[in-house]
Amino acid sequence: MLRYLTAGESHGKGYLGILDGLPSGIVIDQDFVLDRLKKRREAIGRGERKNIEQDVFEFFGGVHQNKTTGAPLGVLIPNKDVWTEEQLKGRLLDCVRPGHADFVGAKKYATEARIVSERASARHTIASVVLGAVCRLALLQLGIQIKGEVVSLGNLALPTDQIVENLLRECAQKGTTVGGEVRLTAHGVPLGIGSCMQHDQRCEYALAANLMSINAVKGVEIGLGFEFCKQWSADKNFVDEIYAAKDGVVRKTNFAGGIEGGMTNGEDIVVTLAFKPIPSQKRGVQTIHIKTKEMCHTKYERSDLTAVFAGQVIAEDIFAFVLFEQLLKHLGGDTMGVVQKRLNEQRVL
Ligand code: EPS
Repeated sequence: MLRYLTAGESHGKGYLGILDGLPSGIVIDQDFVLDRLKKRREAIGRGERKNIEQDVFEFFGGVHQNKTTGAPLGVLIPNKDVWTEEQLKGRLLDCVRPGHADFVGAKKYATEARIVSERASARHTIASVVLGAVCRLALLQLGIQIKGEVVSLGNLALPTDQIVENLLRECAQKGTTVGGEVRLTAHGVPLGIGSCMQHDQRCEYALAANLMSINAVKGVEIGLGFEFCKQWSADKNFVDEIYAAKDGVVRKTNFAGGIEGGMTNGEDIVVTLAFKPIPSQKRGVQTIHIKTKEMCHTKYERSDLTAVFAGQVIAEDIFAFVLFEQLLKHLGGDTMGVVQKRLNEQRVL
Protein backbone atom coordinates (compact mmCIF):
# COMPACT_ATOMS: atom_id res chain seq x y z
CA MET A 1 0.00 0.00 0.00
CA LEU A 2 1.42 3.38 -1.01
CA ARG A 3 0.61 6.15 1.49
CA TYR A 4 2.06 9.43 2.64
CA LEU A 5 2.12 11.63 5.70
CA THR A 6 3.32 15.15 6.26
CA ALA A 7 4.16 17.17 9.38
CA GLY A 8 5.16 20.78 9.90
CA GLU A 9 3.82 24.31 10.19
CA SER A 10 3.86 27.33 7.91
CA HIS A 11 6.23 29.39 10.09
CA GLY A 12 7.77 26.53 12.06
CA LYS A 13 11.09 24.86 11.29
CA GLY A 14 9.78 23.37 8.05
CA TYR A 15 8.04 20.29 6.73
CA LEU A 16 8.59 16.54 6.84
CA GLY A 17 7.13 14.08 4.39
CA ILE A 18 7.12 10.28 4.39
CA LEU A 19 6.13 8.14 1.43
CA ASP A 20 5.76 4.51 2.37
CA GLY A 21 5.28 1.51 0.09
CA LEU A 22 7.47 2.50 -2.87
CA PRO A 23 9.14 -0.17 -4.98
CA SER A 24 12.92 -0.02 -5.35
CA GLY A 25 14.49 1.30 -8.53
CA ILE A 26 12.66 4.60 -9.16
CA VAL A 27 15.33 6.84 -10.65
CA ILE A 28 15.26 10.11 -8.71
CA ASP A 29 16.03 13.18 -10.74
CA GLN A 30 16.52 15.77 -7.98
CA ASP A 31 16.43 18.65 -10.47
CA PHE A 32 12.99 17.53 -11.59
CA VAL A 33 11.75 17.59 -7.99
CA LEU A 34 13.35 21.01 -7.37
CA ASP A 35 11.69 22.31 -10.50
CA ARG A 36 8.28 21.18 -9.21
CA LEU A 37 8.92 23.14 -6.00
CA LYS A 38 10.00 26.18 -8.01
CA LYS A 39 6.86 25.98 -10.15
CA ARG A 40 4.72 25.82 -6.98
CA ARG A 41 6.55 28.71 -5.35
CA GLU A 42 6.63 30.98 -8.40
CA ALA A 43 3.15 30.24 -9.71
CA ILE A 44 1.06 33.21 -10.90
CA GLY A 45 -0.87 34.95 -8.12
CA ARG A 46 1.43 34.02 -5.24
CA GLY A 47 2.06 36.50 -2.42
CA GLU A 48 5.32 37.83 -1.00
CA ARG A 49 6.27 34.62 0.79
CA LYS A 50 7.71 33.37 -2.48
CA ASN A 51 10.41 36.04 -2.22
CA ILE A 52 11.50 34.79 1.20
CA GLU A 53 11.57 31.03 0.71
CA GLN A 54 14.00 28.91 -1.26
CA ASP A 55 12.04 25.66 -1.02
CA VAL A 56 14.94 23.25 -1.17
CA PHE A 57 14.68 19.71 0.15
CA GLU A 58 16.82 16.95 1.54
CA PHE A 59 16.02 13.25 1.36
CA PHE A 60 16.09 11.57 4.74
CA GLY A 61 16.19 7.89 3.88
CA GLY A 62 14.77 5.65 1.20
CA VAL A 63 17.12 6.82 -1.57
CA HIS A 64 20.57 5.43 -2.40
CA GLN A 65 22.65 6.52 -5.39
CA ASN A 66 19.66 8.38 -6.80
CA LYS A 67 17.33 5.40 -6.74
CA THR A 68 14.60 4.41 -4.31
CA THR A 69 15.61 1.45 -2.16
CA GLY A 70 12.13 0.17 -1.23
CA ALA A 71 12.42 1.70 2.25
CA PRO A 72 10.11 4.54 3.37
CA LEU A 73 11.21 7.71 1.60
CA GLY A 74 11.64 10.66 3.94
CA VAL A 75 12.06 14.30 3.00
CA LEU A 76 12.90 17.46 4.95
CA ILE A 77 12.05 20.93 3.66
CA PRO A 78 13.18 23.78 5.94
CA ASN A 79 11.31 27.09 6.15
CA LYS A 80 13.16 30.39 6.00
CA ASP A 81 10.36 32.50 7.49
CA VAL A 82 10.48 30.90 10.96
CA TRP A 83 8.58 32.78 13.69
CA THR A 84 9.65 33.12 17.30
CA GLU A 85 7.20 32.55 20.17
CA GLU A 86 6.88 36.36 20.46
CA GLN A 87 6.01 36.69 16.78
CA LEU A 88 3.35 34.00 17.12
CA LYS A 89 1.87 35.72 20.18
CA GLY A 90 1.84 39.04 18.35
CA ARG A 91 -0.23 37.54 15.52
CA LEU A 92 -2.99 35.73 17.35
CA LEU A 93 -5.80 35.98 14.73
CA ASP A 94 -8.44 36.64 17.40
CA CYS A 95 -10.70 38.17 14.74
CA VAL A 96 -10.98 34.72 13.21
CA ARG A 97 -10.94 34.52 9.42
CA PRO A 98 -14.10 32.93 7.97
CA GLY A 99 -13.30 30.34 5.32
CA HIS A 100 -10.09 29.29 7.08
CA ALA A 101 -9.64 26.71 9.86
CA ASP A 102 -9.28 29.50 12.49
CA PHE A 103 -12.66 29.40 14.26
CA VAL A 104 -13.49 25.71 14.00
CA GLY A 105 -9.95 24.58 14.75
CA ALA A 106 -9.50 26.87 17.76
CA LYS A 107 -12.76 25.53 19.25
CA LYS A 108 -12.06 21.91 18.35
CA TYR A 109 -8.51 21.80 19.71
CA ALA A 110 -9.05 24.34 22.52
CA THR A 111 -6.15 26.45 21.30
CA GLU A 112 -5.36 29.75 19.60
CA ALA A 113 -6.61 30.26 16.04
CA ARG A 114 -3.02 31.06 15.01
CA ILE A 115 -1.76 27.70 16.21
CA VAL A 116 -4.38 25.91 14.10
CA SER A 117 -3.82 28.10 11.05
CA GLU A 118 -0.11 27.35 11.14
CA ARG A 119 -0.83 23.68 10.44
CA ALA A 120 -3.87 24.25 8.22
CA SER A 121 -1.89 26.53 5.87
CA ALA A 122 -1.63 25.39 2.28
CA ARG A 123 2.13 25.50 2.70
CA HIS A 124 2.04 21.86 3.82
CA THR A 125 1.50 21.01 0.14
CA ILE A 126 5.22 21.65 -0.30
CA ALA A 127 5.78 18.15 1.11
CA SER A 128 2.99 16.65 -1.02
CA VAL A 129 4.67 18.12 -4.10
CA VAL A 130 8.03 16.48 -3.33
CA LEU A 131 6.42 13.09 -2.61
CA GLY A 132 4.07 13.40 -5.58
CA ALA A 133 6.98 14.36 -7.84
CA VAL A 134 8.70 11.09 -6.90
CA CYS A 135 5.52 9.23 -7.95
CA ARG A 136 5.48 11.24 -11.15
CA LEU A 137 9.05 10.17 -11.91
CA ALA A 138 7.98 6.56 -11.38
CA LEU A 139 5.04 7.03 -13.76
CA LEU A 140 7.31 8.61 -16.38
CA GLN A 141 9.64 5.63 -16.06
CA LEU A 142 6.59 3.44 -16.81
CA GLY A 143 5.49 5.55 -19.79
CA ILE A 144 2.63 7.44 -18.12
CA GLN A 145 2.49 11.23 -18.53
CA ILE A 146 0.55 13.82 -16.57
CA LYS A 147 -0.54 17.25 -17.71
CA GLY A 148 -2.35 20.07 -15.93
CA GLU A 149 -3.94 23.27 -17.21
CA VAL A 150 -5.95 26.14 -15.79
CA VAL A 151 -9.24 26.01 -17.71
CA SER A 152 -11.01 28.90 -16.02
CA LEU A 153 -10.32 31.83 -13.73
CA GLY A 154 -13.23 33.59 -12.08
CA ASN A 155 -16.05 33.38 -14.60
CA LEU A 156 -13.72 33.35 -17.61
CA ALA A 157 -12.99 30.15 -19.53
CA LEU A 158 -9.53 29.45 -20.97
CA PRO A 159 -8.07 32.77 -19.81
CA THR A 160 -5.25 34.25 -21.90
CA ASP A 161 -2.15 35.67 -20.16
CA GLN A 162 -3.59 39.15 -20.64
CA ILE A 163 -6.94 38.20 -19.08
CA VAL A 164 -5.14 36.60 -16.12
CA GLU A 165 -3.04 39.71 -15.63
CA ASN A 166 -6.07 42.02 -15.78
CA LEU A 167 -8.11 39.87 -13.43
CA LEU A 168 -5.35 39.65 -10.85
CA ARG A 169 -4.70 43.38 -11.07
CA GLU A 170 -8.40 43.97 -10.37
CA CYS A 171 -8.24 41.58 -7.39
CA ALA A 172 -5.21 43.41 -6.00
CA GLN A 173 -6.89 46.80 -6.42
CA LYS A 174 -10.16 45.70 -4.84
CA GLY A 175 -8.50 43.61 -2.13
CA THR A 176 -10.13 40.36 -3.12
CA THR A 177 -9.13 36.96 -4.57
CA VAL A 178 -10.31 34.69 -7.36
CA GLY A 179 -10.94 30.96 -7.87
CA GLY A 180 -10.93 28.80 -10.96
CA GLU A 181 -10.69 25.34 -12.44
CA VAL A 182 -7.71 23.08 -13.11
CA ARG A 183 -7.93 20.15 -15.51
CA LEU A 184 -5.63 17.15 -15.05
CA THR A 185 -4.98 14.56 -17.73
CA ALA A 186 -3.04 11.31 -17.51
CA HIS A 187 -1.97 9.58 -20.69
CA GLY A 188 -0.79 5.98 -20.89
CA VAL A 189 -2.70 4.47 -17.94
CA PRO A 190 -3.55 0.88 -18.95
CA LEU A 191 -7.02 -0.61 -18.97
CA GLY A 192 -8.25 -2.34 -15.80
CA ILE A 193 -6.82 -0.30 -12.90
CA GLY A 194 -9.37 -0.04 -10.06
CA SER A 195 -12.33 -2.36 -9.63
CA CYS A 196 -16.12 -2.45 -9.85
CA MET A 197 -16.31 -5.01 -7.04
CA GLN A 198 -16.30 -2.82 -3.93
CA HIS A 199 -17.09 0.87 -3.47
CA ASP A 200 -13.65 1.68 -2.09
CA GLN A 201 -11.88 -0.10 -4.93
CA ARG A 202 -13.35 2.16 -7.60
CA CYS A 203 -10.79 4.47 -9.18
CA GLU A 204 -12.93 7.57 -8.65
CA TYR A 205 -12.97 6.87 -4.93
CA ALA A 206 -9.22 7.39 -4.56
CA LEU A 207 -9.05 10.24 -7.07
CA ALA A 208 -11.84 12.29 -5.51
CA ALA A 209 -10.69 11.74 -1.92
CA ASN A 210 -7.06 12.68 -2.56
CA LEU A 211 -7.73 15.61 -4.85
CA MET A 212 -10.48 17.03 -2.61
CA SER A 213 -7.93 17.06 0.20
CA ILE A 214 -6.01 19.94 -1.42
CA ASN A 215 -6.67 23.27 0.35
CA ALA A 216 -9.21 25.41 -1.55
CA VAL A 217 -10.51 22.51 -3.69
CA LYS A 218 -14.30 22.40 -3.39
CA GLY A 219 -15.23 20.17 -6.29
CA VAL A 220 -13.87 17.27 -8.35
CA GLU A 221 -15.29 16.19 -11.69
CA ILE A 222 -14.36 13.07 -13.63
CA GLY A 223 -14.66 13.41 -17.41
CA LEU A 224 -17.62 15.56 -18.34
CA GLY A 225 -18.60 15.74 -14.65
CA PHE A 226 -21.35 18.29 -13.99
CA GLU A 227 -21.52 18.99 -17.73
CA PHE A 228 -23.19 15.57 -18.11
CA CYS A 229 -26.27 17.26 -16.63
CA LYS A 230 -25.79 20.82 -17.86
CA GLN A 231 -25.25 19.83 -21.50
CA TRP A 232 -28.24 17.48 -21.65
CA SER A 233 -29.88 17.16 -25.04
CA ALA A 234 -32.40 14.58 -26.23
CA ASP A 235 -30.28 14.16 -29.36
CA LYS A 236 -27.03 13.29 -27.58
CA ASN A 237 -26.18 10.19 -25.60
CA PHE A 238 -22.88 11.22 -23.94
CA VAL A 239 -21.49 7.68 -23.98
CA ASP A 240 -18.13 6.86 -25.51
CA GLU A 241 -19.18 4.52 -28.31
CA ILE A 242 -16.89 1.61 -29.08
CA TYR A 243 -15.61 0.89 -32.58
CA ALA A 244 -13.60 -2.05 -33.87
CA ALA A 245 -10.45 -0.88 -35.63
CA LYS A 246 -7.51 -2.59 -37.32
CA ASP A 247 -5.28 -2.39 -34.25
CA GLY A 248 -7.83 -2.78 -31.47
CA VAL A 249 -10.86 -0.87 -30.23
CA VAL A 250 -11.31 2.87 -30.53
CA ARG A 251 -13.35 5.53 -28.79
CA LYS A 252 -14.06 8.76 -30.60
CA THR A 253 -15.02 10.60 -27.42
CA ASN A 254 -13.93 10.50 -23.77
CA PHE A 255 -16.91 11.81 -21.83
CA ALA A 256 -16.22 9.25 -19.09
CA GLY A 257 -12.77 10.68 -18.44
CA GLY A 258 -11.12 7.28 -18.90
CA ILE A 259 -13.04 5.49 -16.15
CA GLU A 260 -15.95 3.09 -16.63
CA GLY A 261 -17.44 1.00 -13.84
CA GLY A 262 -14.77 2.26 -11.44
CA MET A 263 -11.99 0.93 -13.73
CA THR A 264 -9.64 2.67 -16.14
CA ASN A 265 -10.59 1.93 -19.75
CA GLY A 266 -7.28 2.78 -21.42
CA GLU A 267 -8.35 6.30 -22.51
CA ASP A 268 -6.84 9.42 -20.92
CA ILE A 269 -7.89 9.95 -17.31
CA VAL A 270 -9.42 13.43 -17.11
CA VAL A 271 -10.25 15.14 -13.83
CA THR A 272 -11.27 18.76 -13.26
CA LEU A 273 -10.92 20.53 -9.90
CA ALA A 274 -12.73 23.63 -8.65
CA PHE A 275 -10.59 25.93 -6.48
CA LYS A 276 -12.47 28.49 -4.39
CA PRO A 277 -11.16 32.06 -4.03
CA ILE A 278 -8.71 32.25 -1.10
CA PRO A 279 -10.78 33.47 1.86
CA SER A 280 -8.10 35.97 3.06
CA GLN A 281 -9.37 39.29 1.71
CA LYS A 282 -7.30 42.45 1.89
CA ARG A 283 -10.50 44.50 2.24
CA GLY A 284 -11.45 42.48 5.35
CA VAL A 285 -14.60 40.46 6.05
CA GLN A 286 -17.11 40.47 8.89
CA THR A 287 -16.33 38.18 11.81
CA ILE A 288 -16.16 38.02 15.61
CA HIS A 289 -13.37 38.26 18.18
CA ILE A 290 -13.15 34.65 19.31
CA LYS A 291 -12.61 35.56 22.97
CA THR A 292 -14.94 38.57 23.50
CA LYS A 293 -17.50 37.61 20.78
CA GLU A 294 -17.55 41.28 19.72
CA MET A 295 -18.00 41.93 16.02
CA CYS A 296 -14.88 42.89 14.10
CA HIS A 297 -13.27 42.70 10.68
CA THR A 298 -10.48 40.33 9.75
CA LYS A 299 -7.05 41.96 9.73
CA TYR A 300 -5.19 41.69 6.48
CA GLU A 301 -2.15 39.47 6.29
CA ARG A 302 -0.06 38.94 3.18
CA SER A 303 -1.74 36.33 1.04
CA ASP A 304 -2.06 35.00 -2.49
CA LEU A 305 -4.45 36.50 -5.06
CA THR A 306 -5.35 33.08 -6.36
CA ALA A 307 -4.55 29.49 -5.44
CA VAL A 308 -5.37 28.21 -8.91
CA PHE A 309 -1.93 28.29 -10.54
CA ALA A 310 -0.01 26.94 -7.54
CA GLY A 311 -2.93 24.52 -7.13
CA GLN A 312 -2.27 23.21 -10.62
CA VAL A 313 1.27 22.17 -9.65
CA ILE A 314 0.12 20.62 -6.38
CA ALA A 315 -2.81 18.82 -8.02
CA GLU A 316 -0.63 17.37 -10.80
CA ASP A 317 1.72 15.81 -8.25
CA ILE A 318 -1.06 14.50 -6.00
CA PHE A 319 -2.72 13.09 -9.14
CA ALA A 320 0.58 11.30 -9.82
CA PHE A 321 0.52 9.91 -6.28
CA VAL A 322 -3.04 8.55 -6.69
CA LEU A 323 -2.35 6.99 -10.07
CA PHE A 324 0.85 5.33 -8.88
CA GLU A 325 -0.91 4.14 -5.73
CA GLN A 326 -3.75 2.64 -7.81
CA LEU A 327 -1.28 1.05 -10.19
CA LEU A 328 0.73 -0.55 -7.37
CA LYS A 329 -2.45 -1.73 -5.66
CA HIS A 330 -3.39 -3.55 -8.85
CA LEU A 331 0.00 -4.76 -10.08
CA GLY A 332 2.03 -5.12 -6.88
CA GLY A 333 5.80 -5.51 -7.22
CA ASP A 334 8.74 -4.72 -4.97
CA THR A 335 10.98 -3.47 -7.76
CA MET A 336 10.30 -1.16 -10.69
CA GLY A 337 11.47 -4.01 -12.95
CA VAL A 338 8.60 -6.21 -11.74
CA VAL A 339 6.09 -3.33 -11.87
CA GLN A 340 7.16 -2.62 -15.47
CA LYS A 341 6.86 -6.30 -16.47
CA ARG A 342 3.36 -6.57 -14.98
CA LEU A 343 2.34 -3.29 -16.56
CA ASN A 344 3.43 -4.57 -19.97
CA GLU A 345 1.24 -7.66 -19.42
CA GLN A 346 -1.64 -5.42 -18.38
CA ARG A 347 -1.27 -3.37 -21.55
CA VAL A 348 -1.95 -6.47 -23.65
CA LEU A 349 -5.51 -6.79 -22.25
C1 EPS B 1 1.98 29.28 1.40
C2 EPS B 1 2.55 30.20 2.18
C3 EPS B 1 1.73 31.07 3.01
C4 EPS B 1 0.49 31.50 2.21
C5 EPS B 1 -0.26 30.36 1.57
C6 EPS B 1 0.52 29.14 1.28
O1 EPS B 1 2.58 32.09 3.36
P1 EPS B 1 2.35 33.25 4.39
O2 EPS B 1 1.08 32.99 5.14
O3 EPS B 1 3.55 33.24 5.27
O4 EPS B 1 2.28 34.45 3.51
O5 EPS B 1 0.90 32.33 1.16
O6 EPS B 1 -1.26 29.97 2.41
C7 EPS B 1 -2.54 30.21 2.05
C8 EPS B 1 -2.89 30.89 1.00
C9 EPS B 1 -3.52 29.64 2.92
O7 EPS B 1 -4.67 30.07 2.83
O8 EPS B 1 -3.18 28.76 3.68
C10 EPS B 1 2.77 28.30 0.66
O9 EPS B 1 4.02 28.36 0.65
O10 EPS B 1 2.14 27.42 0.05
